[in-house]
Amino acid sequence: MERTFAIIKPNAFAAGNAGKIIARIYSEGFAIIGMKKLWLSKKEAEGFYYVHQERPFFGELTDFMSSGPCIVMVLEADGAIKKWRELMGATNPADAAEGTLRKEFGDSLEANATHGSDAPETAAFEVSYFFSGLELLA
Ligand code: FUP
Repeated sequence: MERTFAIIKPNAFAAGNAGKIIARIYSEGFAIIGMKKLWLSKKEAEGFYYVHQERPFFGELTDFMSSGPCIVMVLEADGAIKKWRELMGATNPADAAEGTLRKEFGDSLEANATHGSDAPETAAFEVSYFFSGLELLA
């Protein structure tokens, strides 16, 4: 079993779509090992996205991520990292395939409804950024 880190981003939460996304997570066969609602500060969003700090969109992205509540989760499944990225779809909702979460719930490249780790190393960093071991007892 593999774990990955996921976010229901502020646009999806504000639109009332968290429940539909969580239902989909279960129906696709993931277990939710950790879950909490947070309202990230600008500083916390910058720490999470530090790998993008030199990118031109860093300021707008971290403004968006701190603009309202979100839900952070640790998901578990066989091949969870790839499986969750497939369920999310392409980064830009305009390019995302029918049936993916970003196609259904994404509003723009930035407000693309969900986040998912892209590799085991990033999953390890992202899980530990938001959750302690005690919060992840399965
Ligand atoms: P992903 O791994 O699919 O989340 O995509 P990236 O790591 O490429 O991008 C990280 C976040 O930055 C995504 F939420 C989308 C956002 N982004 C922008 O807002 N503008 C850009 O030009 C590129 C990415």
